[in-house]
Amino acid sequence: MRAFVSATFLCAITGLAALGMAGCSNTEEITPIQTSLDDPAAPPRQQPRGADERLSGGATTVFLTDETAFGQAAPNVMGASLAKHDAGDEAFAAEFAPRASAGHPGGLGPIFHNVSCESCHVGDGRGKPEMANGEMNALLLRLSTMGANEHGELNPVAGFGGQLQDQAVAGVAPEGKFTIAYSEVPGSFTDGTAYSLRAPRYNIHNTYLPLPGGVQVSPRMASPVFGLGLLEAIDEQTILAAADPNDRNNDGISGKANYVWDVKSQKIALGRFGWKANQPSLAQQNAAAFNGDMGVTSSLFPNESSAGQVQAIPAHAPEVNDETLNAVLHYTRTLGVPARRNITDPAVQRGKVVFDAAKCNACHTPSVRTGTLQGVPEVSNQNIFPYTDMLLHDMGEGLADNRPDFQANGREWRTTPLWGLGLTATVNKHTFLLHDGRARNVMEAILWHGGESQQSRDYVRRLPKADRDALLAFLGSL
Ligand code: HEC
Ligand code: HEC
Ligand SMILES: [Ca+2]
Ligand SMILES: [Ca+2]
Ligand SMILES: [Ca+2]
Repeated sequence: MRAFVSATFLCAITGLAALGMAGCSNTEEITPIQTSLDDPAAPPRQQPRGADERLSGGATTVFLTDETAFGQAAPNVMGASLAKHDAGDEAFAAEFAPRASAGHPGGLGPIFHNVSCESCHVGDGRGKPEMANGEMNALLLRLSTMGANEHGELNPVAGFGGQLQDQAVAGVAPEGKFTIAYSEVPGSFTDGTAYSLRAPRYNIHNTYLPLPGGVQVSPRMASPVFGLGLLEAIDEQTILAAADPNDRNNDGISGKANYVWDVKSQKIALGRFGWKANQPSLAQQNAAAFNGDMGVTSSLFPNESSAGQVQAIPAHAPEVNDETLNAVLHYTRTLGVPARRNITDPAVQRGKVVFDAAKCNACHTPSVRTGTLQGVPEVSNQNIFPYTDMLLHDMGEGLADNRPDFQANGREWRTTPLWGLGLTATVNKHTFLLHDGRARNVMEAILWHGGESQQSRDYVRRLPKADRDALLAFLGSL
């Protein structure tokens, strides 16, 4: 489905240009801004001058606010590009089956998590810890044992590989099932208002083989998939310029890049996607999802995820062809980003000041200008507002999975983009947040922040209720 209102049209009706906010055309000018209010030594972040913060995705911004808000082709995607996006859309939604039949591409399994991309990335948004059918199939468990190979890739668990597939086709045993037990952790704001956070514990059971000892487990929720082409289009140097792995400026924030294995180029590459920036590109992320999450092989990952495990799979042709893979790639690159809402609301404006004062912006970098993504002019050279630096941060013991992932250690996670956050409830009918969906709402997500972000969390805990509400109003407008 297309967005109804184009960015240019929005500019025309709001007359932003007349107000001197040249946000309607992407300008080349940039002004350095301070990272934080009281730390002049912080590395300068580049904010595109005159970029209109309402247009979260630049010219890819869409203006729908209903449950289809995350699933729109960017309005500047047209012609052959749109046809390819639509083909990718179809494959993203298609329910795979073990054997192809009308409307169902074949290749599912033998072991898998779910039958389509969309069944986890509901409405191109996020899954939730437990789906309606009671299964955990939008939350997956990554597995590893100690040590890594020469590329930095973690050692798989014998008989289980790098992921616990909890579904299987008829006649095959799933690798195992798991349940989550939550314990409530009470706390309170400085003003005395009580809150409670829920800490998850995972219990893997019914495994088809005994699970060896010493297995490291990392739970991961299906994350939103819009705006990702823009994130892929950010120049590597732009991301690296904000990294400060040894915290040389002493602000307590030490963003670090992940370096991961790029299967196609057979080289180490900057990690961008996944909760620990564990995938270098959308092409590889998508093909890995087909393989690991659905049991569907491709030219990039020709071996079944069950190879050497459940049953011997004879060599076979890739189950999803390159044309479909390329269409899905284009789809995940060209979904538009929802526009900001209510930005003139006084609470939203107050909340933005609080967001900066709490130094949320030290990691959730509001804006950046994309570089060039070859073959995708729609996402290239855009002023965008993703609220992420794309870097890894130590988030403390509370959020730690204690499982490294390439250069990321067991406490580090990639700063989650916050664009579209306020539409989560509308699109996904829930507000479970963070890498494992443990936070039941935005405030709980903030209260889980520790490690490098402890100072931000403590700042929020000390705020009076009106300012906490303002912060939530601001985040709700993203
Ligand atoms: C079983 C549920 C599930 C299925 C099915 C699934 N995904 Fe995902 N997806 C996830 C999870 C979980 C993550 C986070 C992975 C990680 O951090 O390692 C993710 C991450 C992604 C990301 C990166 C998002 C980001 O912000 O970094 C993309 C892109 C993606 N998936 C695309 C796809 C495509 C395309 C398909 C279908 C071929 C698919 N997914 C199928 C669960 C799923
Ligand atoms: C040190 C860097 C850092 C700072 C500072 C920081 N965050 Fe985060 N934020 C992260 C990382 C990393 C995650 C992902 C953590 C996870 O999923 O376990 C995250 C996750 C979130 C999420 C959940 C998003 C989602 O989709 O699941 C919200 C909401 C959020 N942050 C808001 C804030 C606010 C508001 C502040 C300021 C009070 C803040 N953050 C300060 C790094 C930071
Ligand atoms: Ca298969
Ligand atoms: Ca497995
Ligand atoms: Ca620093």
